[in-house]
Amino acid sequence: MTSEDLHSHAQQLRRQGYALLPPQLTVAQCDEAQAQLDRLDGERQRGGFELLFNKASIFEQLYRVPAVLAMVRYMLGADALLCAMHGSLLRPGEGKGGLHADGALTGHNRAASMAPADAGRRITSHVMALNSIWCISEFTATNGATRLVPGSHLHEGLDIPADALQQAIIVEAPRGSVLLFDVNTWHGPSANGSDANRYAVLNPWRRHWQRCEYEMARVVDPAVLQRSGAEHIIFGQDAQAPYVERWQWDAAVGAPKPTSAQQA
Ligand SMILES: O=C(O)CCC(=O)C(=O)O
Repeated sequence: MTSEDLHSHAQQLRRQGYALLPPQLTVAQCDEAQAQLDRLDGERQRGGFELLFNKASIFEQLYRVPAVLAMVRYMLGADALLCAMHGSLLRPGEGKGGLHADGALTGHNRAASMAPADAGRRITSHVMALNSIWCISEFTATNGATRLVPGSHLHEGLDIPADALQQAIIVEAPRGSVLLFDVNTWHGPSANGSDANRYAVLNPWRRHWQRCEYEMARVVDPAVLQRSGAEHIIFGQDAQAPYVERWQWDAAVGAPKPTSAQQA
């Protein structure tokens, strides 16, 4: 991605609450991701669709895509954290629920964490977190593509007005495209009126100092972490709080220093 493209996507994200990146995966990569989602669908009831990077190597490729990393880091900082990686398989007839904003469990849209002094206003001055949706299927007007409300990221309250759905647009995109949107943006899947499944991977990101949906530094498979090489910062080892005294703690690996047990 050229720096001109980066700035124009970033500007769209800041103004409209979303940006659509052109295909970042090949058809062969989408086919492989789709096959793996079909395989994992059988294990869905026991978490097959969570933490996908631990389950098939195709999903390890997603956080290495330079254009996506560039956008995430431009919006959230160079040490932005991956905070989840879910699969999504929307069958014919599914979808068309309501709209929601992300970050309601562990992020700044968590109602229980609103302070009285906030006076009902969520944080809209900065992009606090992003979601990325990888279009493993083509996203069309009729197959359950994500719909969202442009500009809703700037709405200050946690409420979603009753007429929001009327302002929603369906994001149509070729396979391999990546939809990035502000955590505040109201969104949800549209109805899958086609006769095929709609496949996607949902991949949210947070600022380094925010709580993620998982203790990512702990749940990432050690071999996956090692293969992530220079990108390992996205798993946040160095953001883990010490569970010993700070002098005993190796922040880079997110564990006590090997000698600290004897020294303690
Ligand atoms: O599957 C979709 O189109 C929307 C996903 C979604 O709502 C989410 O990631 O929070």
